[in-house]
Amino acid sequence: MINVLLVGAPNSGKSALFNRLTGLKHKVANYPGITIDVGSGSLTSNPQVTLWDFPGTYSLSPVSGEERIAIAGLRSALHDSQDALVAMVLDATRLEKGLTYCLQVAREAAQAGKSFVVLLNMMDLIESDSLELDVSGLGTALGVSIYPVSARTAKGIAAVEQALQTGDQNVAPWADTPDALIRGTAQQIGKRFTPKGDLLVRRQALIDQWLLGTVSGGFAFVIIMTLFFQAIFTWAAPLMDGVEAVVIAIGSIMTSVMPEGFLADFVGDAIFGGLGAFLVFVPLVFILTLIIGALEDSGYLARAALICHRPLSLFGLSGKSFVPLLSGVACAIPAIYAARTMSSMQERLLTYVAIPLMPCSARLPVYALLIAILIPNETALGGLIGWQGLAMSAIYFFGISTALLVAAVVNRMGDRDRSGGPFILELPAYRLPASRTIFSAALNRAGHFVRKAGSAIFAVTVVVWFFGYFPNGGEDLSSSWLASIGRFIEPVFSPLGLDWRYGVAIIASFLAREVFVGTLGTIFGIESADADLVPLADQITASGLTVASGAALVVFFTIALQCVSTVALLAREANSARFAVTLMTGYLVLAWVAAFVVYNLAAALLS
Ligand SMILES: Nc1nc2c(ncn2[C@@H]2O[C@H](COP(=O)(O)OP(=O)(O)OP(=O)(O)O)[C@@H](O)[C@H]2O)c(=O)[nH]1
Ligand SMILES: [Mg+2]
Repeated sequence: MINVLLVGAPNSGKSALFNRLTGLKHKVANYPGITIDVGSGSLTSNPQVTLWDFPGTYSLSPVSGEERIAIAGLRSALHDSQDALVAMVLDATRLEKGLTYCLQVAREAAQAGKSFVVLLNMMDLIESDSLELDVSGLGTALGVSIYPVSARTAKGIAAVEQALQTGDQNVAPWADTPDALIRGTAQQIGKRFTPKGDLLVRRQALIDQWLLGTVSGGFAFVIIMTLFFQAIFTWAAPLMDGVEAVVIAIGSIMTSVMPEGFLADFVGDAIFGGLGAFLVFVPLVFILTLIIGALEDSGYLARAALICHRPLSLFGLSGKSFVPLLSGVACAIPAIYAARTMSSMQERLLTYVAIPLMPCSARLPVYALLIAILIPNETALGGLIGWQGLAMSAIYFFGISTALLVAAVVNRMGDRDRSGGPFILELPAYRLPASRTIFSAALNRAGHFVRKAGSAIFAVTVVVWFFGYFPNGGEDLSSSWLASIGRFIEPVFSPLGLDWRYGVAIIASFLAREVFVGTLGTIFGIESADADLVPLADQITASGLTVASGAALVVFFTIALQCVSTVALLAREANSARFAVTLMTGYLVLAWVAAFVVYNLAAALLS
């Protein structure tokens, strides 16, 4: 057994190397502080070797809570485990950044009598920019074995694999060097070996002049974000149409070959009507994750965090909240984890308050369905802007502003003596996004989305279908058991102009928001007398959902906290069940009231 400890500065490519060596899929992104927990896996070519992927740290003196845990973990692994080997990952393009930590850990490892090797990562960039780097000289100066490698192209991986399996590597010669000398030496070595010919650096500085300029930076930010939301809708539309066509085609064939009756009705209404209605929206999640991944990997996200620091501080948040909040656009769960890197507890709690209001991808199917019903599928400016995409941007804008406003209000209510500290963020280099990684991450996410929501939706649609089909065999939905139950809860929703069918779907969506779509699909499936499958949006349009009620639904889903996992995780991470339950109740009440106001306003305006 050999334990390889992969350590190094944030964003140096530890997780990327880890994934290469183990075949696993830890999250990789061009933003410092992505890995927040120590993870492990065994070497693909030799299960006897276990790799440990550590969160990045700049030095042995921790700043954030996560760093403290990482360093404590590293120390105990060094001193307790028998066969530990430290593999220090250095970013060859930013040597100076990692060297102090490198020598500090080398000393610590030497004191524990453990071997130490350096993996000099990102060598592909050194080559593609024709930079000069004296690799063996650097190894000699550090007094350890050094392996040039690229996690991106896999060049040098075989040699690394070989090295990690042979435990008898050098012990670094720094055991007795005092800390001050370590720092001085690291600086000297950094100066001497920094890659020559810094074309790369100058080109990047030029880009930053634009993207971080006061006026041009803000302008670029707005454009990039607008494109982001337009792209989600525009690119996903053909995929969604494709999935819909396939679902309907298969469903029609299936139901037509089955003998008429109970089973055919079940397959048509519950499976293809319910589950199928939800599947249509999966491409949206895929595209969303793809675009966020590309943004992350390009290095722009850190710039965006910097640009947002000042505006966010108006609401009591800061640039540190930016990435947790943006992750919330995909899903609240990783967003809550991402907030762990924030050092101030108060700011972290405020971020938790805002996260559930971020328009997460579980809401996407609901919005997309309602937009398809309410907004004509037309374009303006010669096809440049689609009204449906614009409506989606508006809903997202509404969700995000509500999140910020609520944070500001909560911030005002609390005491304002906060010690958030200055906002320091290392700006990663601009890079071409790694298409392979972000594609597989997006596929993973979409798969996860289908599995998680799919099983909930399947269970709910079966139950809903059962109660909606009986006791009269689907002949008359309005006299089914489901309708009786629905009429009982109807008074809660009729002030929003919604009848019992929507009430049932909303109640069901407390399991997972996406269930809303599946449930409506099933209900309308039972209701429609003809055997042909029809897209759900068309059925709802035909049933006469008013614009005012549609708007009320959008507002309700934007604000309501209908996600059991989020509430549970919030209770754990904030260490307070009261906090989580208060948040949930508060957002429910607020959601209903806001929906009520919007419904009445819209009804008055449109009448
Ligand atoms: N060009 C190039 N990019 C790389 C290489 N290795 C990693 N990257 C990119 O560098 C960025 C950071 O990689 P990660 O593996 O997330 O870095 P990390 O060290 O785990 O970072 P933290 O978890 O934040 O400490 C990502 O955008 C990777 O795609 C490489 O060899 N070449
Ligand atoms: Mg990592």
